[in-house]
Parts: sequence; C-alpha cells; structure tokens
Amino acid sequence: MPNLLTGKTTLVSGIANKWSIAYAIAESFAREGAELVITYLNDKQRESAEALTAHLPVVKMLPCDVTSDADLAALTVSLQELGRPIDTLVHSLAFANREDLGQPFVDTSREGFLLAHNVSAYSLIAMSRAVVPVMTNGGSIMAMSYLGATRVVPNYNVMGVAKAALEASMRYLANDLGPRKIRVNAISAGPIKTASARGVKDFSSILDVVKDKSPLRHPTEPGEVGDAAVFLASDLSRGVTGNIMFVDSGMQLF
Ligand code: IMJ
Repeated sequence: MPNLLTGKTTLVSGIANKWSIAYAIAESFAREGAELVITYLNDKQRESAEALTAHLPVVKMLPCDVTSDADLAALTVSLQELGRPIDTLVHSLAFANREDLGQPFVDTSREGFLLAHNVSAYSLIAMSRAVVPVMTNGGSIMAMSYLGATRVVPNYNVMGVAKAALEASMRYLANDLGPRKIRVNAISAGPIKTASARGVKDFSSILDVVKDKSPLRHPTEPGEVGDAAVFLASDLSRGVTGNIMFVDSGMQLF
C-alpha cells in the first residue's frame, strides 16, 4: 500500500492508554508516513502517551486540557513555534460523570450535563479554533462519535446528548471552515472495549450482538477506525466534509 499521509503533520488528542481509539489512529497515521503531534491531559497521561508512542514519529508532545482556555491558547503558540503547518486534527475525547451513565436519564444534573458537553462537544469547537491558525494548507478535522447520538442506547444517556451536540458542531464547523479547504467529519465507531467502555453494564452482551447480528459479524476493532481515519486525513477524501462515517460493521442499519 502506498503511504497516504507522507509529508503530513497530524495532531492527535486522546491517547490515554493502549486501548484508546486515538492510539490506533496514531499507529495507522504513522504507518502511512505521517508525523505526529500528541496532546495530553495531564502528567500521568503524558507518561503513558510517551511510552505508547515511543516507536512512532512524534515531533512534539503538548499539554491540552480542553476545559482550560489557557492551555488552548498555549497550544496555538506552541504549534506556531513548531514552524510547520498542521494538516490533520483528531478529536478523540469524551467525559461524563460515571453516575450520569448509569442512573435514569431524567436525573441528569445540570452540572453533569454541562461537564459532559464541555469536555465532549464544546472541545471540538475550541480545539478547532486553536489549531485552524496553523492549518494553512487546508486540512482535515475529525471527531469520534457513537450511535447513541441519534438512537437511545441503554446507559449512554448524557453522552448521547453530548455526541448529538458534537455531530451538529461538526456540521457547522464544516460549513465555516470549508472555504479555507479544511474539512470536518466524524467517525461513528461501533462498540470497542476501551477504558471508556470498561464498567459499562452488559458491555460484553453488546459486543455479542454485534458479533451475531451485524452485517460484517465481528465487533469493531480499533485498527478499523484508525484506517478510516487515514482516509479522512488523506487527500483521497478531498470531496468529503460534514459527514458521519460509520465504522461499525454495519450495525447502524438496525
Ligand atoms: C458508554 C456508556 C454507556 C454505554 C456505552 C458506552 N456503550 C458504548 C460506550 C454502549 C459503546 C462507550 N462510548 C461510546 C463512549 O463514548 C464512552 C464515554 C465515556 C465513558 C466513561 C466511563 C468512565 C467515566 N466517564 C466516562 N465518560 C464518557 O467515568
């Protein structure tokens, strides 16, 4: 296979551990010849992201807590200092209080709602604004979503509403940034056993349903999402913006 991302510098957020979808994306990007800028939440995640990506072509590691305007402003400055355009931004971040993923949706607190939306949806807008000044050759922005944005998935609750906001934000960003040749899309991944899915009630039975009923009859693998992300980052998708790409073995059909 030719190297689809040779000469591109890609910024990847959300590498927390070896199960992170962002980690699979970084590996696919590196395989295709991209260089990587990695953002991390805190010192603990810096260490694990550093260890995980030691074998990858990382040109810079930068702190970015998406709830901090200071971090976001510093991110822009650090990227400008890097002295080269950024071609791709991967948003692979989400957080809701665990209690809001278990209790009845009607009991979602204002605070829990705002936290989930701040970290999981507003952050796409804020990160895009921080990175767009260095996307001077055009580029590709992508965010990770899930079917719970448009369907009721048991226990997904406030995260489903936040993913709906994320998907709508993706569309408005696509409209805003299109004239600068920056494309904005989302990947809606099928259920994957990540750290974020650990502890989800009946998760293994959700995976069993995908295995038994999905058109492709297998649960989504992180590498499948990584390779779809390569397409969205590459010039092969130059005509694609404002789209949600389902990488879910076809589960969204049901
Ligand atoms: C998460 C909750 C409920 C059902 C779920 C999920 N299903 C799937 C997920 C069916 C696939 C995983 N997912 C798509 C997510 O977006 C997870 C987000 C998440 C997970 C946690 C767990 C730990 C915590 N906060 C979280 N915030 C967001 O404390």
